[in-house]
Amino acid sequence: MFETLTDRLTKTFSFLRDRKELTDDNIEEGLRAVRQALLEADVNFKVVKDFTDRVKERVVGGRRIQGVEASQQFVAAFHHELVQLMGPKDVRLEFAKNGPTIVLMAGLQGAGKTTTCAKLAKHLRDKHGRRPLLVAADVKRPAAVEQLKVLGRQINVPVFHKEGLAPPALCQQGVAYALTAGADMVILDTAGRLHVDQALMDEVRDIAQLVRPTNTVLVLDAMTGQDAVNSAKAFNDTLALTGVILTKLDGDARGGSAVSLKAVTGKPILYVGVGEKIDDLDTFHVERMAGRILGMGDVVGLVEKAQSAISEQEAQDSFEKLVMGSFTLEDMLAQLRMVRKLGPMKKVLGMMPGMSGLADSVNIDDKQMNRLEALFTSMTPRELSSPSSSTWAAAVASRRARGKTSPR
Ligand SMILES: Nc1nc2c(ncn2[C@@H]2O[C@H](COP(=O)(O)OP(=O)(O)O)[C@@H](O)[C@H]2O)c(=O)[nH]1
Ligand SMILES: [Mg+2]
Repeated sequence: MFETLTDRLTKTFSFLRDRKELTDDNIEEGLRAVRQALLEADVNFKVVKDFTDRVKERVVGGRRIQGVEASQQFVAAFHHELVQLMGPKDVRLEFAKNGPTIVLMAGLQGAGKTTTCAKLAKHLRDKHGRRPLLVAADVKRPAAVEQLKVLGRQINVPVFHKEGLAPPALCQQGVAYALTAGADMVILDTAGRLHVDQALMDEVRDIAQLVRPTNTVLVLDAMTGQDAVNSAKAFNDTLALTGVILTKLDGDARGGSAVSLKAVTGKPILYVGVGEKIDDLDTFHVERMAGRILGMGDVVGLVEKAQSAISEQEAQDSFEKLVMGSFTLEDMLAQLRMVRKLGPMKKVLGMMPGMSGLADSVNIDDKQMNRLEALFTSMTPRELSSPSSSTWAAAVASRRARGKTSPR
């Protein structure tokens, strides 16, 4: 996520760190590098200009704070303005006070609507205690209905569909069904087109007029850069958008759409999609996102991820063992598994402060981690519980000789 942009910015800031003081000249030089980095990340030209002007104003106009390095003041100014630009406040989905909360999902074909509907349903159920119903209202592609049904089964969320109905009527019946089925959240998966066109806009507008959704959410593919921002403008003209879910930020997205979306459309990012799996949906936090873009890591996000994957008791247990000197290979295997629950190592590293560059430059092969785990798993309980280097070496050698690193 944002690797190239973050890398460029980190270099710019370290260049400034080498300067003892900020002068007009090196401020200009820093700003020029920042401007270049943003443009390369496909941030809208006008947004870049306004943004760097404001950073400059803050840096030049800001009072020098004793004991704070000049370069850090530059970074702070940048961070502050980035938060203003992408936020400044976090915006969340609205929940209806009476009746079910309806979320209408719109977007171009391939943006990730159907996948995101399922991710959102699971998120709202697991994190907000909601009882969601998914409605398959993309009748343009027969496979789309099946796709949603498969996802629904996978996460154990009901999917409503009825053959032969036009999408608006289908959505309306879906909402009615939710009431009888005891669902308090209805997520409508609609059809997309390859490009913004009148037929697409008419269809989503008709649905919106009939079901009066609590939230209308636009799903946008971050990889399409400024095109994403432009299509957001078009959708925003037709629909009263609550906000946007930006998908595929895990890809080699240069990040420009995340940076300029709010400034260009006035609409906030609600969530970001960070992978193809159902759990790869993150709530958007503007402060944290700004931190990540600046290569300052996302410690809060990492801790939250860790908290949901690792129980406090598990952590406490291994800490005590470590202190008592009774930490065994078996414990290490448990630790390894815990860390791996957080996701691919590259992703975990990228969230740690100062590590985003490292995550990019070192080649972390999750397969090797698999092998290490398999090696541990193949050991006998006795080998695992006596962590002396000789048992360890002997065990590894014997596994190598047997060529066996598969689970016992
Ligand atoms: N890497 C990645 N792929 C995604 C993400 N969201 C969706 N996709 C993929 O994008 C493709 C299109 O998704 P789909 O939900 O069918 O798009 P729709 O046409 O808008 O309904 C699928 O292969 C998804 O797995 C994401 O956040 N990251
Ligand atoms: Mg779809």
